[in-house]
Amino acid sequence: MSLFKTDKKEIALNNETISKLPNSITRPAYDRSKVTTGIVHFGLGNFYRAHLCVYLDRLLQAGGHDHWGITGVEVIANTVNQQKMKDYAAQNNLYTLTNFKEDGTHKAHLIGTLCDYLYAPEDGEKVLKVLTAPETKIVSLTITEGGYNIDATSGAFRLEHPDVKHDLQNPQNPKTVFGFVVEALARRRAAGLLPFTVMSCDNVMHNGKAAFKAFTSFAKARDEELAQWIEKDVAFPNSMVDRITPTLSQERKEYVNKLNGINDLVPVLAEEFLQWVLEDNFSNGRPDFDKVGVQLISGISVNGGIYASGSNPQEAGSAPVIDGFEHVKLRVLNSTHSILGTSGMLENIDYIDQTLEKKAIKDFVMAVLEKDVLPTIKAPQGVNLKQYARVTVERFTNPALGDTCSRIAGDSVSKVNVFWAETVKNALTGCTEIKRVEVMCALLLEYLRGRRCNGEVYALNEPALSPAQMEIAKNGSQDEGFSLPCFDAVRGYLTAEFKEKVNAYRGQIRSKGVFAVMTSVLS
Ligand code: CS2
Repeated sequence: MSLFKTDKKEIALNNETISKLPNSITRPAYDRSKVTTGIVHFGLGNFYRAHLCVYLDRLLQAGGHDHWGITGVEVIANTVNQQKMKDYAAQNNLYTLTNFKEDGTHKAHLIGTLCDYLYAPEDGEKVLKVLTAPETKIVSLTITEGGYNIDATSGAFRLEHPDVKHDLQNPQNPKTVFGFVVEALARRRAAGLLPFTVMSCDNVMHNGKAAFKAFTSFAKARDEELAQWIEKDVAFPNSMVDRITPTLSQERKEYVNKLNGINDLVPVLAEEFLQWVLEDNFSNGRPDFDKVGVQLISGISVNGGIYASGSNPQEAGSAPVIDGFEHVKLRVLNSTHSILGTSGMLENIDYIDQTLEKKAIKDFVMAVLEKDVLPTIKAPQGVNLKQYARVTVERFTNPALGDTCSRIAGDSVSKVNVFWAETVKNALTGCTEIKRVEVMCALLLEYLRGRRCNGEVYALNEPALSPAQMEIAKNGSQDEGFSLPCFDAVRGYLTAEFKEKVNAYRGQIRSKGVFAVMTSVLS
């Protein structure tokens, strides 16, 4: 399939051109002029546009749900976001999502769920207006793990962050998501309106709890009474979200646009697989998610249900039911993804699917899954772990996604501290063999040097490292490597023997390469 040789004419995308789009693209059957905002979303990136926007598009297609449109908000001031605002405006907030199956077949969809896109640095009052509208029932978030502004070591919300400080001093004129959401909640409370639900869609362990912690900590620093109201009346559902959605380079954008015969300024590409397990915990109503494939599970609920009214559901101490699903996803999918990303960077492999073409990497990942991960996971009801793992690896082999090793390896310090922690702990406490885990840690530390096995240097994207920690990572020091925050979650378990073994594997990776080291620990 030669994708660049298509002679299709590319059409600009906006309300006027919808009827002229190639027939291969599915399009909204609903009247977009009737769709109004019910959800305000912070962090309108590719993942959200390939995930929640799709579920809502399905609902709008079904008819009768026009009040569940989305307004996207961006709070981070930069030229990329400013450009995005112009691009969405030029396209009447339309965009295409192209889904690729593993066999290369694809289907493009025109998504019409976005009502508006607001760039908060230039239009803060408009953002507050939509947040305080009675029709806004949910605020959703994809602000990334670091976006919750929680210190990994102390677990506390960072009140000393300069923008957070600004928002505490200027509550009417906020800059951060915390400032906007809490100010809007304060205004809703004063006006006697119901609060909205704050729904995290980030790939973060206990994402609802993380959001609860962040927003209530901010609110406490502002007004204790307001914070108590938020703790009691605002729902923060936990969820497990899943769809591989790569970053699109300019070249990939052109590729997908040529394929569709359309000139979309903000196209998205994703795999066919789509999953969302969501706690049914909402303070002000929700769309009929159950009608469009979302797995709603009974977890904790705000008023009544499982906890007595007035208790604090997020801190009630009992694990929400969602735990099992997110545990499986993070330990199977995200953890092996990180092995592929780091080893791909070390061996100069561009894309994730290409890493699995290397026998040593594939065998290593399968061994980790079979021997070190699956035996220590309890399957949630209805999940066959072996099948889940097989499907996951198959998803990684999808060549059309063009998912780069650098996207997956990026921010490894934060990711691995969550994704690998349990597997490392099990090995260190004798529940499973230790050798593959030692190799994983060696891969991570070698990756953090920013240098491939062939000596080539690459740029590291590790926002969780301070400049001093970055120095330690890059100088490759075997003594200090274990002080890095990627080991925070397992620090109490690390032994001198383990560190010595990891360091020995690091040496072997440098002298023999990743494949030989992986092969040596298979049996
Ligand atoms: C990836 C995820 O960032 C990562 O390391 O593992 O982005 C992954 O693609 C998604 O969680 C899939 O749902």
